[in-house]
This record gives sequence, structure tokens and C-alpha cells, in this order.
Amino acid sequence: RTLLQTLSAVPAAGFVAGMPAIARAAEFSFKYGNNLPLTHPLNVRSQEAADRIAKETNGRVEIKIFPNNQLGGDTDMLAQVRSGGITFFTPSALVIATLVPVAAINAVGFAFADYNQVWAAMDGKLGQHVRDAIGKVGLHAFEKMWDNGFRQMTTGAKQIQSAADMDGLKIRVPVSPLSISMFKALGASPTSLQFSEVYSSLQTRIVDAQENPLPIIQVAKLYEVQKFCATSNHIWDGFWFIAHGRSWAGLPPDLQKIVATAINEAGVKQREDIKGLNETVQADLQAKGLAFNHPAPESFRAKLRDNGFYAEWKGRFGDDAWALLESAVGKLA
Ligand code: X2X
Repeated sequence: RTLLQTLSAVPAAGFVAGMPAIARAAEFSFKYGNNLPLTHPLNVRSQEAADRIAKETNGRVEIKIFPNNQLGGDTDMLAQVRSGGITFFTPSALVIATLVPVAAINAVGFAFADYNQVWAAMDGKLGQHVRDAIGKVGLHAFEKMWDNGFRQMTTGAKQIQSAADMDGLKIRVPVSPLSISMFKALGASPTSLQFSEVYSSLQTRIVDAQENPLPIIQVAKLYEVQKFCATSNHIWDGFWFIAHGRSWAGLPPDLQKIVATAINEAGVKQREDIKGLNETVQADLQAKGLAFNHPAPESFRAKLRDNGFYAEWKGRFGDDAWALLESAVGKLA
């Protein structure tokens, strides 16, 4: 066990006289940070997993969740999970790619047609390829990726009907080289900001637009500061549930098994939650005043192709990873 784990496992309530034995301090007390509001399925299902883990380990493993950027933005939490300051983090593939470049491969523009393709790839060889790369930087990635969703664009001033409307659009994107490259290739003027800054940057008009899956637009109330939503489905994005490698390796195998099973099974349920939300959230957002349109993908794809986006990223990801992606989604470039 690392010094940090030992320190965070200092007994608290457990030593108070008269407390029942079950309230003793956990042997392994872990922090899990993420960037989403408590109401998002990622947090609902993680809390379920944490409760199940506490129960099945008889209180030996405790996971405390710090949602909504309480521990800082994505960049901060990525640094913390690398140092062991926190044990668990769920970065989007876009964000962990700042450390593990190939992790952004699922986010190549307009690659996935539907969820059947997504989960076949991410639970299959492409996901394995990315998990191996994450393992090489001292982090452990759990087997089942969690869903963020297909990303959609929202704007404040004008509706996006086709790729021509992207020209000069001041759009916030995550801290992600692929997102910057893709939106530049579309003619937009992208800025990377951590998620914690998105609402206020739209409100104060530092940017005019952002892009996120509908469930996030809902739970983060972005409809309050945006008028239009183009359901472009331009990127499929998911969250890798990752652990600080040495802390994970220091957990006895029987406890590892309980934790991994609970997290992976919660992840599969979370995928179902997002799928369900995708079917209902649009009506709710419309009722809240967001005007929807559904632009056809062709003009966007053509602009990306003509501006060399696919050729560039094929080179950056390498032939092996690109071949795995194309075997899942068909020829891209
Ligand atoms: O920052 C975002 O836009 C979010 C919440 O989708 C990610 O985590 C990439």
C-alpha cells in the first residue's frame, strides 16, 4: 500500500466508543473524481457500484465520489490519477488522449454509424488496443468503457444546417488535439476549455457554440445559454474508467475482482441509461426552448476529407490502430 492510501485510511468514526463494528474505517479508501453533475447516469451508476463494493468487501473497500469537477477540471484530475492523489477518474477518450494519443481513435469524425458498431469495437480489438496503451503509462483501464454519447452541436446565434455554416464559428471543444483539428478542418474557430468552464463561457459569449451529447446538455443546463441544437452525431465519445496503476496493483486479487466486476457491470447499465435518454431528452430540451435540426453528414464528411483530416489522423494514429477502426466501421479515407 502506498503512503497516500495509508494516510487516507486513518480510522475516523470506527473508533468512537459504542459504534457498531460495521462502521469501522475502510482498509482501502479510494477517491474517484469526475467532471459531471451528480444527476448524470455516470454518477448514478458509479454510486451504485461503490455501494455494492462496500457491501461485497464487508466495508474493506470504500470509494468516495467527487463529481462535478470538485477536484478540479479534467486536466487537474488526470494529473491527480497519475500521481495517485486520486485512485479513480473517468476521462473522456478525447481527454485521456492528451496523455495516450491513440485513445482518441473512437472520436474520428463520423466514423461510427450506430451503437452496435461502437460496442463491438470498444468491447473488442479496438478497445483492447487502447487499454493496452493506457496500461503503458501506469494507469489501469477497466474493460467496459462507459458511454458519453454521440456529440451534437449547440449554438447561440445561428442554426447549423450544413458544413458551410461552420465557417468562423467560435466553438468550445474539450482539451483535445483531435477536436481542435477536426473543427479547424470544418472551418470553425475552436477553443479548448475544460468542461467546468463551458456554461460560463457560453453565458459571457467568450464562445458562441459547444458540442456535447444530449444528456450532458440537459444535466449541465446548457439549454439556458444556447438556442439551437444540430444533431450532427459528429463524434462518438465514451469515458474510460481508469485507476492509478500502483494503487490498483496493490489491491489483493479477491478485492480487485469485486471492484472490477462492480464497475464493469455498472458501466454496462450506464450504457443502457444513455441509450434510453437519447430517445427522450430531445423532447425535454425542445420544451425548454432549444430548437433542433438534423443536418445530413455528407457536407461535413466531404469538408473533413477535402481538408485532409482523415489522412492526417490515419498518420497520427498509425496503420495498425486505423486498420482496427476501419474493420469496425468500414473504409474512412
Ligand atoms: O468536456 C466535455 O465536453 C465532456 C463532458 O463531454 C467530456 O468529458 C469530454
